[in-house]
Amino acid sequence: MKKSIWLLSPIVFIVSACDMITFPSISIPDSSLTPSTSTETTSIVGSSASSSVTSNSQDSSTTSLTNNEAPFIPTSLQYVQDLADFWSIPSVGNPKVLVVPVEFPDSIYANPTAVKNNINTAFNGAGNSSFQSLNSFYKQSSFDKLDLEGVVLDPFRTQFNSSYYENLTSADPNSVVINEIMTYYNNTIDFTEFDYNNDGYLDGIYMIYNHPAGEWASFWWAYLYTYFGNSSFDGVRPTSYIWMPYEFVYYNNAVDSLTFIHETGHMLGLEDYYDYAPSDGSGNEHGLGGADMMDGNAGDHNPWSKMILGWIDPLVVDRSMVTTLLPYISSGQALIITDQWNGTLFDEFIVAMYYTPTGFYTGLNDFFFDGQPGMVLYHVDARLGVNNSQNYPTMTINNNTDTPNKLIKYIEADGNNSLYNANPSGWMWQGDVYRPGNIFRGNKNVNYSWHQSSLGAIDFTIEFVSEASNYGGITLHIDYAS
Ligand SMILES: [Ca+2]
Ligand SMILES: [Ca+2]
Ligand SMILES: [Ca+2]
Ligand SMILES: [Ca+2]
Repeated sequence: MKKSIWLLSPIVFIVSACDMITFPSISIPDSSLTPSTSTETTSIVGSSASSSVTSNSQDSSTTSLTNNEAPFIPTSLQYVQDLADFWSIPSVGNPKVLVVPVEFPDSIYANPTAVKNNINTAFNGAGNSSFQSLNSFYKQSSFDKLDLEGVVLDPFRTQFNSSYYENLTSADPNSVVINEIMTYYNNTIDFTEFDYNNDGYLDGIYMIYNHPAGEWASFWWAYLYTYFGNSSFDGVRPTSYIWMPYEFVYYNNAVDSLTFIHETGHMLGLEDYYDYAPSDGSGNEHGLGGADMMDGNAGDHNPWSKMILGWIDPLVVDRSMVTTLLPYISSGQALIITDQWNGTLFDEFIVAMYYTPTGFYTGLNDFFFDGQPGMVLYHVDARLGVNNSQNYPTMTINNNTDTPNKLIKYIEADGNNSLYNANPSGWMWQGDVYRPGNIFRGNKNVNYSWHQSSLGAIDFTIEFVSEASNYGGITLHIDYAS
């Protein structure tokens, strides 16, 4: 059951779509931004909770907007791990994954202590302004819902020289190495401790090998794939694994954890949002323009990703109201705005959030809107259904690779589709962010429409009324009368 649909077709190669661009390091959120509960967005203009959101825009007439409506938080939602079959690490709790430095008799780690320390830093190190470990990123990104620990073992020496595995054809070589590791440690490790959700599958194993990286797509590359052996250990069967050269973890005298963070996103159940087939003319050659942890390994996971992992509560808007949003990066607040709420996150709707160049977005202005704060809109169409894409099969009818409609895309404020059409293309520019006075389907994106013709025209406008100073929050007026 745990074989990934997308792992069965092209192997998901780490840094595959990303190696043409340089990724700045991520950093911790601005501590001056206080995380708050999502219920605060239920406040209306004029109430005490929103009194701190003071307009600095040109429009003072909007302060008269009041109403009694508020977004609601739906209950009994199904998350991606309730529906997908390719995830392996539970998205909530304190799971532990096995992390094994792998060496070969002909290629032994010269300094095993340093190797182990560096790998431990990548998985479990403390975050700071220029570095996040796998653990510190996911703790913060999940608002403390996921505390993922990497248990880093001493370097494991394989039975045979490296060329044996490279040339092995009678069995899957990665699975052979996994069998060696698990067999060796079976007497000293209780592998049930690495099956946090007790489903009989190992939540994850990361093998970091001591061999030069080879050709892209060769055995000596980095990839996330699934175990093809037949063995269980302590009643636990290996499933998802990562195989990666040490030189990708530690280079230029620094530890890199971004690829682990991205690939672990898959082990949690998230898809890639970049385009696997960038020249097929399907109209989405740049995914989310790199601007997402599951696109260009940049920033944070987007609001819809966090909703389907159960990390943030969606705030659903399906009637006219004035409401506020705090910075997404620190509050996790995001709206689902819909003509028709069907009780599921796997549907078509618009997601709105308040982007600020703070927290994990700090220093990533080239990816994220030139650092221009404001309202960002996503068009999500995650309806469930068969998608047998050659390039990227998914459990949703859309993907970001080759379906005419996309699983998730930005709705650019300037409406010029620069993410797909402009030169240079594939980036999110300042003009793609909504600013005070902008009205989605008012003075911006006037004719924007749903993918589903059965939904008819979009029923609402979204007016960006005002923005408080110092990233204090934004006020929106969603109007279904227009
Ligand atoms: Ca054991
Ligand atoms: Ca498990
Ligand atoms: Ca494409
Ligand atoms: Ca644009």
